Amino acid sequence: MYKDQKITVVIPCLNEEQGIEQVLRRMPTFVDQVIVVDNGSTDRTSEVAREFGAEVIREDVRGYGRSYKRGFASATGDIIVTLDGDHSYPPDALSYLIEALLHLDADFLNASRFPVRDRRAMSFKHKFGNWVLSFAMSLLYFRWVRDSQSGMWVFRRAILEGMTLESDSMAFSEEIKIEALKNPRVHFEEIPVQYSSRLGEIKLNPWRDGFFNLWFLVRKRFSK
Ligand SMILES: Nc1nc2c(ncn2[C@@H]2O[C@H](COP(=O)(O)OP(=O)(O)O)[C@@H](O)[C@H]2O)c(=O)[nH]1
Ligand SMILES: [Mg+2]
Repeated sequence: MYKDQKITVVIPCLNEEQGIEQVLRRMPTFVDQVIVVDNGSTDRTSEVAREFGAEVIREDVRGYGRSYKRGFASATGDIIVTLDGDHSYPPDALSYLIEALLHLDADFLNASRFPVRDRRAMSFKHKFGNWVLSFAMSLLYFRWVRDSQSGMWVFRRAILEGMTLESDSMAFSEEIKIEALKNPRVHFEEIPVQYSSRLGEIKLNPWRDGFFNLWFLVRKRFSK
């Protein structure tokens, strides 16, 4: 519990046995429920996650968005926090982020990775791709978003009810932000966190996922 709010953390994992241990070791004690969604890992992700106290849900159909939807369905907290299982987002920032959500009276808080302080954490290509995608999202939705691809969000579980989340892929990250942004009853905010280099192997395919995400943005904007 954090100031009377029940906290659930959801972490999607595809072969993150190294990272997930470090993430769970650093999980603050006020977190009530930690859900690791194992997306068909072939390494020891599930065992390690259980060993370090997480609830493990197995989702055999691959996909980042697919994993999140599965995890959210089992979340019982008032506030949900998400992050990668690769130890690139800081579990230490949880209290600061939840405090900010409450203080700003926000419903959805996006943790921006920019400016990136650790030079090894993100290549120039990734930074550029992120900038293009965030700029495109900002133009299409008339709202400045610095990091449309961030995987760390803090939000009130209740807002999920009004969201249409269709993406099963990496585009889920921008879709959930769009759903929050365009709802006038949802107060959206964004603040920076420290981003570091991931442990284990990267799952993102920069060109494929980058172009797909750009196409997804445009399609979603003009589909209804
Ligand atoms: N790409 C991808 N990531 C997945 C999938 N299922 C779970 N994940 C997890 O989603 C998180 C994000 O992937 P990652 O490679 O870190 O991408 P990045 O943070 O955008 O560079 C990691 O914790 C992955 O283990 C999947 O099917 N595809
Ligand atoms: Mg990552």
